[in-house]
Amino acid sequence: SQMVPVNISHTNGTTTNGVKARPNGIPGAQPRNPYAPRYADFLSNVSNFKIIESTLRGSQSSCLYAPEGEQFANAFFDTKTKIAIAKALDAFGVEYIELTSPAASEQSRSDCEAICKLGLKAKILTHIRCHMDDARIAVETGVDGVDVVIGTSSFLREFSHGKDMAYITKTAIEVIEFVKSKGIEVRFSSEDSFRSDLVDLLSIYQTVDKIGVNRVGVADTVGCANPRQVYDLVRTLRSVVSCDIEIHLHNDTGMAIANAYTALEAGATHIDTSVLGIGERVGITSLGGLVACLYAANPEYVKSKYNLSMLREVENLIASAVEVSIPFSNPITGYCAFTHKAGIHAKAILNNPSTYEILKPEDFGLTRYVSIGHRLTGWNAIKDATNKIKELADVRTQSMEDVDTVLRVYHTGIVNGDFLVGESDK
Ligand code: AKG
Repeated sequence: SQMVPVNISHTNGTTTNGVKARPNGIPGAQPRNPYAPRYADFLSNVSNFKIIESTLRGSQSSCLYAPEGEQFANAFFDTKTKIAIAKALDAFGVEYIELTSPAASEQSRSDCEAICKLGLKAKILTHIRCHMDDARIAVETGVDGVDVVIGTSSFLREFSHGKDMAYITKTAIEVIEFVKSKGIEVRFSSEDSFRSDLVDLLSIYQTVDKIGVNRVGVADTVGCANPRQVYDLVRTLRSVVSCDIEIHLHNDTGMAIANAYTALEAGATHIDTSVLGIGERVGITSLGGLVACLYAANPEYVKSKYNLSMLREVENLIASAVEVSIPFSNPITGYCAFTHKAGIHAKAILNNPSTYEILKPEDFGLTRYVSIGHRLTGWNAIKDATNKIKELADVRTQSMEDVDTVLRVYHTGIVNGDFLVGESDK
C-alpha cells in the first residue's frame, strides 16, 4: 500500500483551521493529559534523570556477572566500531558511557584508554567486579568513574561467587574507598537485587552510602520485577540512602521500559540503557524506548537534553554492527511508527496530528505518513480520489505509480507532483 508523507505540525489544541480545541466540551479549556506526572509527586525524577549508556559494556571472561551490550549474542565491537559508537552516543547527548572492564582483556583495557582520550562530553565509566584486582586496573585507564557490582541474591552467593554478606560488605568498603581515593566517581551495585534479601540489601546500601559512594545501583538481572516491585524497592531505598540511585533492568518479560519509568517516579536518578536494548538474553531498557517514554511525559525537557534527530543514526549504527534489523514495532524508529492507515485516523491527523500521535515525528527528524493505497482509506485522506483507489485496491494492491496516477487525475489542483497530502489543509 502507499504511504504519503504528511507535512503538518502538532498544534497543541488548535486545529489546522485555527479553531481552539475544546477538550471535555468546556469552552476555552486546555487539553490535559491525565497521565502526565503530578506536581505533587515530590519523589519523581521523570524530569530530572541521567542516562548511563551500556551498549559498549561487555563481558569479563572469567566471571559470572551479567554483562551488557557487547555481550548481545551477535556483538563483537572492534576498536574502530567502539570509537564510532562512543562518538555517536556522545553526540546524541547521553550523560555517561559505560565500557567493558579493562580487566577483561588487554584489548578492552586499551580500548577503554582510547575512548577516555577522545575528550567526549559524556563521562566515561567502566564496570568491574567488586574486587581490588579489577579496581587497581580500572583507575589507571583515565575513566571518570567506576561501576562496581557483586551478586547479593542467595542464588548468586551460593552458585556464583560463593561469598557471604560479611565478605561482600568488607570488600565493597575496600574497593569503594580505594576508587574514591583516586578522586573519581564510584557506584556500588547489587546484582540480582530483586531476589536478594531486603534486609541484606538495605544494610549494605546504607553502609556504602555512609562511606561516600556516589550512587548505589539496583539490578533486575533476570528481568523478574514488575513496576510495583520496582517502585517499592526504589522508594524504600530512597528513604535510607542520600546518594544517587541507578537502576539496571533486563527485559525478559517486556517490562524494562515501564520499570525504568517507575524507578524514576520512585526517586531513581540514573537509568542504564543500551541502543535497541541489546544485551544478555533479550537485553535491557532500550535507549530509544526510554527516550520515547520520557518525551511523552515531558517533551521540552527531553528535547533540551538530547539530540533526538540523531536517534535513528545511532540505532542504525548499532543495528549494522550487530547485524540485526530494527523491529517494526520499535518506538520512534520502527518502520510504521508514524504511519497512519485507518481512514478515521487520517481525517483527524490531517486536522490535528495530536489526535493520534503522542510523539511528534519532526522532533526526531522524521516524517509522518498517511497510508492511502488500501481498502481502509477514507475521504479525508484523499477526498475525491478515495473511491477510485478503493475500487482499484479491491482488485489488487495499488503501487505507488497507480496511486500517483489516480491522484494526478483527481487532484491536479491541490496535490503537488510529490503527493504531499496535508499541505493544502494548512
Ligand atoms: C546485571 O545485573 O544484569 C548487570 O549487568 C549488572 C548491573 C549493575 O552493575 O548494576
